[in-house]
Amino acid sequence: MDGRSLWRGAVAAGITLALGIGNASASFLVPQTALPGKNVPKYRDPLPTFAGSRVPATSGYTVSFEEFKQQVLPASGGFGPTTVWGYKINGNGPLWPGYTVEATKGSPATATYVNNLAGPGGTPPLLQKYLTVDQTIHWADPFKLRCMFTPMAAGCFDPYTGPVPAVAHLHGGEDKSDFDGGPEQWFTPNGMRGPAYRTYTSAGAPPAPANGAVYNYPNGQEATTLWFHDHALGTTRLNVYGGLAAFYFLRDDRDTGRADNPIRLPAGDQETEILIQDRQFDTAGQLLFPDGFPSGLNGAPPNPTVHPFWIPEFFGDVIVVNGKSWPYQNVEPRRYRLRLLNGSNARFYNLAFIDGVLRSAPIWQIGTDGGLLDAPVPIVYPGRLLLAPGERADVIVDFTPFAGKTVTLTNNAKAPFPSGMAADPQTTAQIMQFRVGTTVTGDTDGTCDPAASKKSGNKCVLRTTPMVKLATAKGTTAPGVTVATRRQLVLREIEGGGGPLEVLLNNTKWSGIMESTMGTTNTPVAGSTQLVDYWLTELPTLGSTEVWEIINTTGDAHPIHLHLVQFQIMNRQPYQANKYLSDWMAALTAAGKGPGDGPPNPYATVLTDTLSIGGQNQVIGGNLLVTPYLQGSPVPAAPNEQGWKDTVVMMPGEVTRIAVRFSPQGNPIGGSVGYSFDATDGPGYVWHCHILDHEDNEMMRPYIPVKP
Ligand SMILES: [Cu+2]
Repeated sequence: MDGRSLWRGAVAAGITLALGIGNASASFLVPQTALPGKNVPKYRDPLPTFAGSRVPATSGYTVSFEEFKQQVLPASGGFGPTTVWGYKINGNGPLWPGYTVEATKGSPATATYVNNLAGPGGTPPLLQKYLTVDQTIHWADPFKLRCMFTPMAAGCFDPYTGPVPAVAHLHGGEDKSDFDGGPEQWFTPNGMRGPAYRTYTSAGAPPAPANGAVYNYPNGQEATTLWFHDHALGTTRLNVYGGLAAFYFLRDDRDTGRADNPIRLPAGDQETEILIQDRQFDTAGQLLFPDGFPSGLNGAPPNPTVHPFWIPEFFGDVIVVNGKSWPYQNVEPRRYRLRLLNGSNARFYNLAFIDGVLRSAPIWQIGTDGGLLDAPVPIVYPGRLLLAPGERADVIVDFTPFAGKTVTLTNNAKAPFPSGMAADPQTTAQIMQFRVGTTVTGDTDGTCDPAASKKSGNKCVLRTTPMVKLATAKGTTAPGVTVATRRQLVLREIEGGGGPLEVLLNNTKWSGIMESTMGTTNTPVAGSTQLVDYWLTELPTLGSTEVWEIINTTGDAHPIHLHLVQFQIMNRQPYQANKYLSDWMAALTAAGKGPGDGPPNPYATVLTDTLSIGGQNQVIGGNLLVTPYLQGSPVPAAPNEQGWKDTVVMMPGEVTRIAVRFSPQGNPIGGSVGYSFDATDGPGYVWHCHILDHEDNEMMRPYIPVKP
């Protein structure tokens, strides 16, 4: 019996089992009945906060990955605790999200990560049965079944039940690739390791445990909101869903986090982490991640004969903030600094703070993914703050006008974004509540006022020196920026008979092996370079600045994330997507290529564009020039996006242009400041879609800078 018929038999057995208990809609291995999100009472429990309990990174710290129970749904609603995965940091926790790690710019930190995601006697953890691993996608695959090369191998269509591979990536960190926690750097509880596994072995470094790795973070970049989360190949969506995520605050001598910080930002109890994630639960209060049954929120996997358990995007109907469903926070009528993070698999949030009579508190954005803005940017209702998976926003919200009132953080983003289902007013349109008291401790709010006029002594001076600018507010490259390379790259969704099959960057799979040759000659795409067990096409020169023009031919928005660098958004421009795609498909077919075979032309083919960007009119990437298809004018990044970014929303029907410099954030324009580490060494970095369900199924490519 081959794998496929084995699987069919298992499905039949599973359905029989499921029907036996009624309304089953979820896990292949565990019968589950979906709990409608609207049945979860809201605003019963306070938001878990980390002020006063953050873990300093300075002297080294240990993070273990643990399975445990956490009260996520309200006990007062009759719900018991939920089995989750989370980080235990220097003995604090385990918790989902883990305690915030607090590092200081210029003080390197050494983190020891330990994978304890196992049950008694090394058996698989309980949650593995709920988070079904699909072995047919390119994944960590500790037993080397290599199902993507030999899909009919026995066992490929079964859920994986072996040791859990996991690895922690510091998202937004300017770090050596050895310590980037990339997709093939995983390790298991019983000491198995991925092909790109590395550990820090410098004199004085702690030894790596068999089931772990030691990473060194120089913390040389600007103070900002980083976070760390799981990044194992093909199981990131499951491991993060389980709870493997936490904040990492990088401080400096101005953004100290203390009450006496020179910027006078809200601190102490007035600085709050807000990690927003959507989840689905079963009637027993356990996590539900749909993997095989047609009913329920997300339907069945669209192409079960190819990928039995993978769904294109997970959307839950319960909003969980800092590991609590629909929590509330008691606040004083004063300004708060909120560190917003979207840690969801696929759901975008379009956020506004609204009280009961639709009066809104303005959002003052002071920081983006990679650092503080030059000045606070107001987002005034009906304007909203869009936050895609992976993105952070550092904001100030002033609750002073709302004394004695309740302010709700609301969402109106469609799912998938931007043209899917509307947010449900009963569930996903609500995030959390702020209950505003009537008195301010110490009587006055001594923080700077983002709304103060530019001449006021009380304005917020976020920076003493302005941001290094790669891009201007007009959407061009900044003065002095030399564009060494322009890449035009294509986002493409591959459709199967029942729906999306995989999503690709530049029609190239994670491995760089041409899809049509997989399992036979295993030929890499033309002009690619091998590193570890993948073939690279993006090899930017260290120290250079590139413009990446990413052509989204899909129907959905994708938050594209680059490791190593903080970049800047130049602009977004509509183009004739259908016409471009059909011409591009014709070129692909003419080149004898199909899905996953790489771009139509060899990647390094130099095309001369009529459009010049930053003085550069030569374009590589192997695609048709998009310029003849462009419409209208380029739209510069919104004011609140004109900062350092590591994750950027790329809308359907648009070309998104980003300016990326492969040198440290603090390097002045024209400067030659290099990284404190060799960024050209090690297993390399990745760029990928931060919709976790996409990055797990091929929407990710390795890259590494090369020496000039
Ligand atoms: Cu995507």
